Amino acid sequence: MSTHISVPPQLLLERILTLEIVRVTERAAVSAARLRGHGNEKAADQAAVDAMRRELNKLPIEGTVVIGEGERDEAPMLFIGEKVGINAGPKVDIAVDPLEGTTLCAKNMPGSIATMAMADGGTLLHAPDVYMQKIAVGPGYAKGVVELDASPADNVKRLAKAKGVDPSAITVLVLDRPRHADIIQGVRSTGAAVHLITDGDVAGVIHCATPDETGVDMYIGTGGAPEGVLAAVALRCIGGQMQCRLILDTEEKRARAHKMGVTDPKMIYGIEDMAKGDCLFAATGVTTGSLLSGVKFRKDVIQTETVVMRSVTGTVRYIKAEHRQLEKFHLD
Ligand code: VTB
Ligand code: MG
Ligand code: MG
Repeated sequence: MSTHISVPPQLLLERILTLEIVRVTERAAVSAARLRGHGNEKAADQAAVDAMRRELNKLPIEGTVVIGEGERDEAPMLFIGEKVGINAGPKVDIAVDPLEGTTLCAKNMPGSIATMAMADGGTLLHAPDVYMQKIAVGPGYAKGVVELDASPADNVKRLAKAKGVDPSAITVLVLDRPRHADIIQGVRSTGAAVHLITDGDVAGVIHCATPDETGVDMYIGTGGAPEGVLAAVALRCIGGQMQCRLILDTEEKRARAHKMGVTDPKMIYGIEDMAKGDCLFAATGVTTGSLLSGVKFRKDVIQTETVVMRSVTGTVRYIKAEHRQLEKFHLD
């Protein structure tokens, strides 16, 4: 009996790559997890970077890192512009944050993840490692329900109206930083709740997609631009809205951004401006958090939990893996 596969070759490969990128974030997470609680952010980050790079270089892709660990001169590996993969296969853009929440991992606190995204070549925003203003909500609202330049209080009221609830039923996730004092005060002035996190706004934005489970309706604040693009890829897969603006407050930053193709330094980016084409997103838990369980080292098994998403279908998979050939992990 012959089998007919009705998926075009390019999409078929992309389906296969969905599992391949899980391997990449799994290995990065395991490597970082060995250094949980050691108080050494750099070492944990480096371990994740090394593992991620090694795994990326096994993939059947012609990949270019467009969101990475800084520009070439400061980053020994996974720098922006680095080529990854076996140099055969589809041309893809790669965005990585091998250890998102290095402090969380170093302190063994909840919520650090190993994360990456893959997209059709030339379709991801090339953002320098600068700060970015962000606002995000999940799916199901009319376009423009909240806006980056509206006040936090206004955005809470608009979202509450769209949900048909009182502002006091809204919860906004915010990074706990002094720079967010006005945002926190503005949100609370409406009666809404603020949920503070110390790090980890990629997961933070993803939380907005399932408010009934996470209790988070909206994310507001300034975090890393690389994290913004990774979160945009995730929301492109699962739905939602996001508006972001790079903070290019010095000539040097504007020049760096310009070199990456940013011609309007004040531009507000929606999800489709940051992730224009088909894309995949994966994240594996390093320390247990509200999105994912962390790596568990058992006697003969290493357990990981990964979420992987695909924009073409919007499928979200949670993959709990048990790794048994532990020799291979001793390379990490
Ligand atoms: C956020 C958060 C990251 O950096 O992007 C944040 O998602 C912003 O930077 O997990 P500051 O820490 O400088 O405020 C992290 O906390 C660390 O990468
Ligand atoms: Mg990082
Ligand atoms: Mg990070």
